Amino acid sequence: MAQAIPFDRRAPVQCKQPLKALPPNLVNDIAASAAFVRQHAIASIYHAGSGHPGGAMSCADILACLYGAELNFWPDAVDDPHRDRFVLSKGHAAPALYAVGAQYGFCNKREALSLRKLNSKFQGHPHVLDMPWVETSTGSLGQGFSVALGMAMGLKIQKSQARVYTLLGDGELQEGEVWEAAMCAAHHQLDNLCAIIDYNKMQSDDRNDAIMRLEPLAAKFRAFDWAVAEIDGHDIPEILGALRRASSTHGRPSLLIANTVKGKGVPYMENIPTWHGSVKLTQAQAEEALAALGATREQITEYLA
Ligand SMILES: Cc1ncc(C[n+]2csc(CCOP(=O)(O)OP(=O)(O)O)c2C)c(N)n1
Ligand SMILES: [Mg+2]
Repeated sequence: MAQAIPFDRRAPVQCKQPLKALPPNLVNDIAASAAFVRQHAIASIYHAGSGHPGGAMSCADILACLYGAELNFWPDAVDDPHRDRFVLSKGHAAPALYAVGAQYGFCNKREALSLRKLNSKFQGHPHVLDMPWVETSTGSLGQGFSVALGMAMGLKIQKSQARVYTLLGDGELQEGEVWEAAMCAAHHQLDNLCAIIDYNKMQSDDRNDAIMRLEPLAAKFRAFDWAVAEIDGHDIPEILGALRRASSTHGRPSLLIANTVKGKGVPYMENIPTWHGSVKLTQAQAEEALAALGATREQITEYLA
């Protein structure tokens, strides 16, 4: 579990500190957490013999920023109705979610390597009955966004200060349900909702452009009356700043279009559609990936044991 707690995670949501008040080592701590997320996800996919590495690598920095600094959510606050919520709408990136959960104490690092094993809680897509901290079960693309929208509406009705964050894949935006939710969130002025798109430009087998193009993406969401920011989804200060600005946006939901690289950090995976999912990593491939992600020889041995 990461030792450095960036700021008082027990403070009520309305007491969130401005970005400039965060400790100077925060960016380094989050970068270290993101490296762990990538390494752990690779190791669990290796042990499982299947999984989705590409989209887990692309969202690691975003997840580390959310859990390391933005979410007012910590392991003993799972039952606290005033906690922030996070919904992994692109549920196939579960290995990255389990890894960030392990990093911040929501689950055990070793147990979380039992991805997709029989009787394991850590299935290929997150299940809320197995792990209450994952907030809701996801995997059928498009649905998580709607669940997040419902949570944001419910929190508004209860006059709660808690915020709802959700992470979508860009291919996921091809689900019609996403656009119903986008329209609904703007109509209800859900400024407690922040959606982040992992804009890695790829879906299962190919580039989005070759299947069904999304551009002009920012203009589409702006036309739906969302507050839109386009950011580098691997630049930690930029992600943190955009999340913080979203939390002070009033009257409209926020969308962060996070430009990312599918397979980020593993050179032989980057921008190669084959590494989207259902892949079996050989030991040599897992070792090469872990080394590229900064794991030491001893750590690689431990991960793959
Ligand atoms: C409703 C539905 N249709 C199809 C799938 C199968 N599927 C899993 S991942 C994926 C591609 C998703 O692409 P994207 O959202 O861009 O994810 P990322 O690139 O971040 O991995 C598809 C089609 C699914 N999970 N749900
Ligand atoms: Mg994608």
